[in-house]
Amino acid sequence: MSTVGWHLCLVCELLVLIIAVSENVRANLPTFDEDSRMRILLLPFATRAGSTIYRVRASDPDFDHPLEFSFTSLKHPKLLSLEILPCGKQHSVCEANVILNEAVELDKIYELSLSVRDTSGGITTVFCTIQATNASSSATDSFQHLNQYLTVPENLPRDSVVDYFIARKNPNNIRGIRVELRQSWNFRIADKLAGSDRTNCSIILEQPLDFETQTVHILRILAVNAYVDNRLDTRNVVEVVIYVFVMDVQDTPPFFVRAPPITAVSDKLEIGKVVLRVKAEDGDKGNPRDIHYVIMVDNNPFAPFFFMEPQTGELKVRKKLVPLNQMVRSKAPFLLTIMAEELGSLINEANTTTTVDIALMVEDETNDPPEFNSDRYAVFYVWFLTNL
Ligand SMILES: [Ca+2]
Ligand SMILES: [Ca+2]
Ligand SMILES: [Ca+2]
Repeated sequence: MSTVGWHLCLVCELLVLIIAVSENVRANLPTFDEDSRMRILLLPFATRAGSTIYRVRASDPDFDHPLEFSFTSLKHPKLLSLEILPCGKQHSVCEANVILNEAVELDKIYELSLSVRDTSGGITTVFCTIQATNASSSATDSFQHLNQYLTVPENLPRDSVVDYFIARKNPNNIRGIRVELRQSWNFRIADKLAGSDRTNCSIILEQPLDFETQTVHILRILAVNAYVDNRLDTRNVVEVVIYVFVMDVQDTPPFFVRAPPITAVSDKLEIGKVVLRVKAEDGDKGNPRDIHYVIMVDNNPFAPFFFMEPQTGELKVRKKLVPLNQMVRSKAPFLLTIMAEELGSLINEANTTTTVDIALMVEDETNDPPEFNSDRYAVFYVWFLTNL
């Protein structure tokens, strides 16, 4: 073979190789599932902005997961967003929720494209339209016995069933119905098929509630392949929101909102005068109890000099304070313990009291002439002078 012929052969082989490789790449692009790629979506025009309207599914022959979904629209770039569900190499398909971000107008047609990309960079794009129809967007078509407003006490035991509802299947969809709860740590959904056209769902408390931390829980429930009137509505997901309002239960002690840490008190302050004021509030805010205040005596020698107005939290002078000058070193602070207690609490009920220490510092303003504490000084003074 001539040198020219040999080179031609090599070029031919390279071309074949390039074609083969490109065919291979094309063959291994990710693909949308035929029945879950949206294409022409009929959507009730009253669908709430923020709700999930579709679940797209795609797979990759090489399992180059996770697949990345994206959406583009020249005229309506903010119409949708995609919530990509967790997907790994062990999954046969990857999924994403299509979320409507803006309200749609009746009879208007929205054009957009959906793309899916694998980790090797292969991309498949499909063109879709969304047509807003006057179909009902009421959840009652897809669900039965659904109560969207639930009230639950905060001390409900874990694993309690909070409520039940039924989700109806779309008879035009060959896939089964599946009910999911998104983004809720406190609750879970258990669903159980109840015939070919419906599934029974229980909302179960997964983690304890706490009114003091969170008073309302919003449960985003997605029913995949739920019943819709396919003549005017081709969503393959119906989203419904359930609001769980937490009822307050007495489980939190009071806390001080005002308790001056140190207060200077004149020893001339008269009996009955206010020294300071404390204030506490019930930590249970749903139905807070009134608070009353007492001084903890507990062998505290300073406590008898004061008394507490139980309702107002005013600390007042009970008896003359001048003797306090003898009991404490000059300007040394001493402590009083004040207790705040919830009124109306039951016997043996926990978490109904709290205490705080406050410091008082007596200021000597009586200006009496100095006195000897002991006559020994006088004796020593006389002895010292007579022996000079
Ligand atoms: Ca609580
Ligand atoms: Ca509480
Ligand atoms: Ca309380």
